[in-house]
Amino acid sequence: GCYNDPERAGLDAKSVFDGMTEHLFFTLGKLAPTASRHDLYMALSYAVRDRLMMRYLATTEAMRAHPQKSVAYLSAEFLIGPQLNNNLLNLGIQQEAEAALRNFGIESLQQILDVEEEPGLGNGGLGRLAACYMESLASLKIPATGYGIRYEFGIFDQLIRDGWQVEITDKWLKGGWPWELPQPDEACFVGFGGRTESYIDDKGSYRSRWIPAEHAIGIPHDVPVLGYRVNICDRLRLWRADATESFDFYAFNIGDYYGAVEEKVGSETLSKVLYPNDGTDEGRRLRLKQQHFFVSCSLQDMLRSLDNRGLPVEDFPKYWTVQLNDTHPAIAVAELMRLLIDDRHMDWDKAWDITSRSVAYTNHTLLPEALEKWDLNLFSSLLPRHLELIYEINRRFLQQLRLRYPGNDAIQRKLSIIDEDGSKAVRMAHLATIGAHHVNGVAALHSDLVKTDLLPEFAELWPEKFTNVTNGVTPRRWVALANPELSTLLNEHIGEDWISNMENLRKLEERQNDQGFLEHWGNTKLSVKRKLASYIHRNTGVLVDPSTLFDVQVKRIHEYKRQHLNVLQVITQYLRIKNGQADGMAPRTVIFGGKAAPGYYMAKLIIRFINGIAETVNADPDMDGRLRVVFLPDYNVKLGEQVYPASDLSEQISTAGKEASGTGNMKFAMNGALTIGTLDGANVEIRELVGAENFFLFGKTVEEINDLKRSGYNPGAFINAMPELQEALRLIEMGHFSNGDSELFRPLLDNLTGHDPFFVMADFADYLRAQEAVSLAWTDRMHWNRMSLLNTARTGFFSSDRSIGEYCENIWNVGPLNVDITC
Ligand code: 26Q
Repeated sequence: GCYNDPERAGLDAKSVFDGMTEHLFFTLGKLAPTASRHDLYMALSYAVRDRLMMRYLATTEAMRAHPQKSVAYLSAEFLIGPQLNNNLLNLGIQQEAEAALRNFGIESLQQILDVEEEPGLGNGGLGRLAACYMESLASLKIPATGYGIRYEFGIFDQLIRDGWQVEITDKWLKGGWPWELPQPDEACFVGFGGRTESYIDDKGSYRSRWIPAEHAIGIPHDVPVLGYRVNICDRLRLWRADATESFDFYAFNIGDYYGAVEEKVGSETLSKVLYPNDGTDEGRRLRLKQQHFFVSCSLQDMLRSLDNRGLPVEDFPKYWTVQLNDTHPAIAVAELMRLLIDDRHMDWDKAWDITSRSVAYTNHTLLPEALEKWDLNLFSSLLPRHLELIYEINRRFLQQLRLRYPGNDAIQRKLSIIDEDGSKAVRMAHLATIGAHHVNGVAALHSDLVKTDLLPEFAELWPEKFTNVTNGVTPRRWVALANPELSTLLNEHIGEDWISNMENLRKLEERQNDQGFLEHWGNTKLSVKRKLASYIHRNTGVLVDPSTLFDVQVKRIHEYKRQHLNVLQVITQYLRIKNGQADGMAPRTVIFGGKAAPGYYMAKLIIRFINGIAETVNADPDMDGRLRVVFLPDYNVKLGEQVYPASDLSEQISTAGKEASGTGNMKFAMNGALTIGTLDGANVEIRELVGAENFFLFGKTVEEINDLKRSGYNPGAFINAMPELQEALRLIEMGHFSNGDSELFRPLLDNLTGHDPFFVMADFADYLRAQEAVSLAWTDRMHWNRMSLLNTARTGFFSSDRSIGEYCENIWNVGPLNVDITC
């Protein structure tokens, strides 16, 4: 059939207007003269969705008629951000939409974009990475489904009250969300709990089967993901948990009405809320239920897609490549085995061959507190059949180890999927590593550390399994959409091709000594900073000067990310101004943003600390024009789009070896911010690419940190050598930043002066030195603009198109959809 219907889905302004009018009337039940901005947002979104639908159905049809391998990206989080503007950009109809809106009395598209509520279906970097990867997959025409959970409540909204974080539930669905299509006819059943029993099948073989105690139904909600200026459209398939009344109908008949209703309530709770911890595994039962729920639905869905096309289940690896975004979906290894062995009656070796040729695993963390371990009792009570299968996977693996390392019992204990030191637990990273054909880290340094520190014995056993794919971010959202001013400048001077081929930004280097161009470059940045200054004034009441250096740290609040190192440096600057020793110091606006996990006390205290310093500094007339401190509440994708383009300096100051990659660092650099950073995560590669002379490096290396640890780190020794730091700590202790309250920040001070687990004191002096180098560089603005330009010119490598290209080539072995879907 033909999916190109210009009558209903043309891309000109008139067609968009007609589509809006129709949706206002028939879908929304509104008349144009009384339509609110939200109504117009909905009408435009539905009109855009119609245009995605054609491409989506054409893609589905092409995949049915000419099956080829498709990517299943399994992730508990997809932090996709606002959808409307991205879809307009990728369709190429931003101006047409603006023109259509003018007919409804709206002057700028922005007024309508502001109304959009973003789905916060992720915590931070990992969830946002999954969203960038889906966009790049579609742009590269790779058939793909992102499988995840449709949380009813995403990451909490953050308010700041008296300097403290307050969490508010995120009701992102309240106004209706036009981008999803529920597909109840494709629902899946998932079991939980109960027991297993053995039986003899009709061929006389012993088998095990699972008799779950309860069930949930997963209803897929599909979100189309359109690539940039291409006609193929991928999808996110997010599962919403529903009740299973039909299964328990009899409960009504025997009079246990409340019992049956309780089960309904229980199963609906499954997809109710996103766990807001990034980094700490609390080992909660509901979290494991969520993981199994979405993984089981997704694998059943993949198998069904083979059935529907008449393809044999043995060909699973030929048609699906399954990527595990961290260990959150690692239960997939056991669940695919269960579906093949129990449901499809396959023998073990065949099932294992299929599973281990299909699944690959990305590791995102080395932090021990973030590595998922499930208590054995909890695991067996929820997934008894999976535990049996894991024992068998483990038995065979340990047998292999015995042959390779005879007599070495220690290595078996160390690599076993079951942790037997202390109370027993299932180690999900081991399950994922054993089940996967590839294991990758997310930046060069991190992938090395995965091999040398996290899983060294596995890396020795299977050296060819371990690889690196450095993260990337989509240039569509993070430059073309977020920074229209810079995009216009780029388009004028090097053409538009950079949007789909970021390495073309290199052409900018020809302009690095062109004074006029550098001035233009600086003025473009300034005009974007004015917009952020106005946002800051509207949302925090703080007046900031756009001509000052915008020094920015936005990311989740974590001790390892060291926002407190930044704050201590701000206090030093404050003291230098107070003491008349601030000659040569660049006037700065220091901007923070980020959420703390609700149960992470120290992170919440760091937010209070930032706000305490901000209050004192901003109220002091001596600071006028020289220093301002701002905490931006409720940092999310939408706010990020305003912040990265308006930044001069990007703070990437984690303790070396702790930040797996970072992706904010890439968004800043592409938008022309200079980085002050440690040799951690992708900072290492950013510095190599932009050149050491265009990067402010400081801090101890991974090796130096390890040496300090070995020799017994004593923060006191570092503090004693720095009178300025002592003075800063003394002021905090006296309550200078807390209205005289000398107790408020004591836990933070005790932490830093006592154990200082993230080596803040050890890196302080060098950080201060690097910040002085920043100030010095800022005084020569043309030189600064040149460095800024070179950051943009040389960071095309960090496009997620490059990352996805590497996954396709080295891990997935997939190629673009090679079917012409136009008609
Ligand atoms: C685990 C168990 C129980 C509850 C929650 C979790 C959980 C949830 C989210 C653990 C970790 C996360 C998120 C981790 C994350 O965002 N990691 C970041 O991933 C980015 C993309 O690769 C990297 O750039 C960052 O360096 C890394 O911190």
